[in-house]
Amino acid sequence: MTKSILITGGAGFIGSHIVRYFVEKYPDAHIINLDKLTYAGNLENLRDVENCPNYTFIKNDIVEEQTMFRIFEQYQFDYVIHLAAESHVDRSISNPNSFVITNIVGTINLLNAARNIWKDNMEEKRFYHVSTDEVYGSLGTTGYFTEETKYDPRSPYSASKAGSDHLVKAYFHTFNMPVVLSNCSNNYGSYQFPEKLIPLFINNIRQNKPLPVYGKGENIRDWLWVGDHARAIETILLHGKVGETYNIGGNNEWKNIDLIRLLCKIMDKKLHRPDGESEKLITFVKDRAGHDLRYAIDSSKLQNELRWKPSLQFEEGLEKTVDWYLHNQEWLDRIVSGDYLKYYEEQYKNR
Ligand code: NAD
Ligand code: TDX
Repeated sequence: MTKSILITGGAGFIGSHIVRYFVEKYPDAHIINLDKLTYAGNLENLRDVENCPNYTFIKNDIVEEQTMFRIFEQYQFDYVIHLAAESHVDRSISNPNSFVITNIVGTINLLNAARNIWKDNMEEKRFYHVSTDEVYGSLGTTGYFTEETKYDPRSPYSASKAGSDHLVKAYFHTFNMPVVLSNCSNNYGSYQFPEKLIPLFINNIRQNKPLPVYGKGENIRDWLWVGDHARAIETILLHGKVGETYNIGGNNEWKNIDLIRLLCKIMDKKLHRPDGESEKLITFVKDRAGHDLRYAIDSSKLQNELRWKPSLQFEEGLEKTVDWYLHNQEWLDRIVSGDYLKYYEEQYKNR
């Protein structure tokens, strides 16, 4: 493949996995990672590919319309894989406006910039919007989200992602933009910012800090290994039907408290602590406002039509994930102490 591919948000958790995957698998493609480097963006996540000849990093904010237009004109992207977003539900409760600005205004800027360079020559182009299952709202104890489930977002984060999904679909219907979308369940794996449940709790256990379980820990999430998400995105980008949405999920539902107990058990083993030691850190705290009860994805469209399926069993994936964080404690320490910002300035000031 010899395409020019823009990946937005490539310095974040999922984005860094997608960038690495494409840089390594498609040496003849040019992969351009554009990221604002918010608190969640970390160039250290891409150390292993940063000198590859087919990789370019651009620091920019997708909200800056004029610069985005100029960058699209300069690089003439064939494909856009759009992941840049404010992504943490708790932050969307304390500061909703930044979610509207980046997730909605940022997305329409990218759509306009792509339309401006693709004009009527859209045949071989793709605009891929990476979205979340949270746009569908909250399930009761039964049922699954399908691609036909009505949107019912309930947090400022999911409302902003729903807004951006609608804009992407509107550009398909109104302007024939060659879009594809996917709505994925909770991801886990290496390089996830330690504000999200799994890396936060791994960090707290290693530091003997309390594990703040919201409510009674009865909420259910459907967990997918981030490497399987990367393969799904590749499959949909290359083989998905224009204008279509694909749900991505691991068929892997866990009640929070059960997942946390499993994580504690793995951590006891890895840290050579007596059985049950880490569980003592569990602390039930006030519930998240508007906390969605259950997410569960039906990904049969992707599995049947495009032949994707998840590769990693959760217990194995969780243990590999714990091993990664314990082998990369300096990465965690730099983030938790806030020193990582100073660290990249020093590392990257002469680039
Ligand atoms: P993340 O917070 O780890 O990374 C987001 C990245 O976007 C960061 O590198 C950040 O610097 C960048 N960014 C933020 N605002 C920007 C702006 N205005 N301009 C340019 N760059 C900006 O997020 P993540 O968990 O990797 O999620 C990536 C995408 O996948 C998001 O769109 C999210 O909605 C979606 N998603 C995430 C999950 C999940 O479980 N994490 C599941 C489904 C979908
Ligand atoms: O300290 C915590 N205690 C706790 O009980 C945290 C951070 C979370 N939780 C609960 C809330 C959720 O039920 O754990 C569950 C998972 O929480 P998060 O890791 O914050 O993920 P979630 O809110 O489910 O959203 C994630 O999945 C979908 C991502 O952050 C989104 O970007 C993605 O779209």
